[in-house]
Amino acid sequence: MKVVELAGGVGGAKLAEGLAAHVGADLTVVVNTGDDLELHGLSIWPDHDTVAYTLAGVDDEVRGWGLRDETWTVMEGLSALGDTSWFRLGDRDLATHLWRTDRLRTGARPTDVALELGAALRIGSTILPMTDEPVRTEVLTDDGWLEFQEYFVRRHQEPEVREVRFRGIEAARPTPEVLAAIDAADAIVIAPSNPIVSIGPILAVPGMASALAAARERGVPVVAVSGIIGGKALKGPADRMLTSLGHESSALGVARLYAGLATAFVVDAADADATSSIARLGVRPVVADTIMSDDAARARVAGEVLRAAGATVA
Ligand code: FO1
Repeated sequence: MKVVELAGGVGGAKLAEGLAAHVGADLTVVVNTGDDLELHGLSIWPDHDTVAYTLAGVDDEVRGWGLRDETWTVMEGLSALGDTSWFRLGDRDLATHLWRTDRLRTGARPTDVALELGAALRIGSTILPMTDEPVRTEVLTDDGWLEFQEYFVRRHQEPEVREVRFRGIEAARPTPEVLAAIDAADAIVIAPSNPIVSIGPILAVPGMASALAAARERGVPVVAVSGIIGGKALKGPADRMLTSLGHESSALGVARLYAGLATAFVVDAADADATSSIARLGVRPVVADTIMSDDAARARVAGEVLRAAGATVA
């Protein structure tokens, strides 16, 4: 069963690991690139790397990003030199950024670099940037427009978000590889990532929504998973962001954002009471325990998602 997952950071990576346990090389993860940044002259791709490190089994599960068994000697050296960088880069993680930046400088496409990195990390599944053109998510706060990582890391997601924009999105297009993966998909999965700043940029790439709609018209199931449980996000600012942008911070609020695209919407048992309202949106509600606390849970949730997509899952 060929599965395409639209994913952002942590929630997307965990579900990707669960999906890979079921379909392995038949999984393609289309990752958000709006969180990407340049720092110390290096090209850093947080959402891509979180998915890649997780699928490679080398991620730091406690921190939720970067590599396990990490050391921080370069950062210590930089701070000794008076560098006040707030975005922490481990020594082994830096190897990824140095290697990637060199590859990009020689003119390689981000997609080619992602495929090479996946091969180097021996990941069976495929990870594709949503586009090869630069897109940068920015959020409008009382302190003006902030670049995403400035908001997310430096400001600890504390400012209220009044507006979101994806700089460069107009000139972006889905890559041929992404369009081919959607075209060949038997199921499309929208991960329980932040619907505004992780899934939002992917759907905002001109041509992406219509490619997904065409798949849905062909009868390809599109199964979204709620990242809001009992009105709260398990991790990150999605709940507050939904509210400050005028949406409802609930499973139903997220379902409304995906209505018209998703054919099914998986909600946690805590939100079983929302199923009739979700059904009224024309989206089939599926109730499951969606907490992905360990590898077994990730595979179990992925199994529920694939079952919701019509697969017969052992
Ligand atoms: N998140 C933090 O909260 N603090 C950091 O210093 C930090 C560094 C970092 C380095 C590489 C990387 O791939 C991710 C990193 N993250 C850090 C997480 C990152 O901000 C988030 O993964 C995404 O951007 C949110 O989806």
